[in-house]
Amino acid sequence: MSHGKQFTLFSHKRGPNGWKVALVLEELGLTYESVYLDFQKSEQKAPEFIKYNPNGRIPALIDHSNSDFIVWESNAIIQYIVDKYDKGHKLSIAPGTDEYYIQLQWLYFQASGQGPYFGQAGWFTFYHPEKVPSAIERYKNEIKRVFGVLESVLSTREWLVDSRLTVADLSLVPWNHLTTPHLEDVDFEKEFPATAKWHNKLLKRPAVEKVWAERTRLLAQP
Ligand SMILES: N[C@@H](CCC(=O)N[C@@H](CS)C(=O)NCC(=O)O)C(=O)O
Repeated sequence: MSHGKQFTLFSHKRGPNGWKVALVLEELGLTYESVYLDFQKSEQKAPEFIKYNPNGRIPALIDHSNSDFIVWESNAIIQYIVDKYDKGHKLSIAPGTDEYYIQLQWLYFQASGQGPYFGQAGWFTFYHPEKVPSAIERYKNEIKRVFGVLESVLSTREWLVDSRLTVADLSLVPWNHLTTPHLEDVDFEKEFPATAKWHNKLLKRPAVEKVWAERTRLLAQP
């Protein structure tokens, strides 16, 4: 790739998982070129992309400063970025410490407990060809359960790990941001006040504002 930036990030204009990675790259001031795949054309399943990610999903990252090393799965990508390029631990916890595993715990929670449930809630609410009320109810209840978990922790501390912002907090932003406007029977600010405060603080970070403004700009294009 000839764009001259450190990374190529394969992403999607709408899908939240690529934006998680963009948030971390932007916060660390690392340079990257985003390539947005067109799901309507199944570009994520095409051989030209499968050679980067056999799972046929975005995101995938190429690190041109490390012999075009390729990594996929958003939180593995995030862990790679901070382990290699956040040596001052601006956004991450030093490997080998107890807190490192707490950070890892939240990254796994995001990848297994938040993303898939929030994603399935969206799928059954907006895209599934049949209306399946029991599926919608199951995943909406999971959203409330996940917010309940965050609330139980964030009502006792400001950040998820080590009294400061880390990639654990950032990884949860895109799915939360996409989901909170659709909580029909839940008043997010009232029922989960500590989580709402934390989430709003994250949204006001300049890097987060910049990345989200880019997403909004791209989605507004015809
Ligand atoms: N666990 C994966 C999930 C990746 C994922 O589901 N990506 C979506 C977009 S946000 C995707 O590529 N969907 C296209 C497809 O499933 O074909 C990660 O965190 O990277």
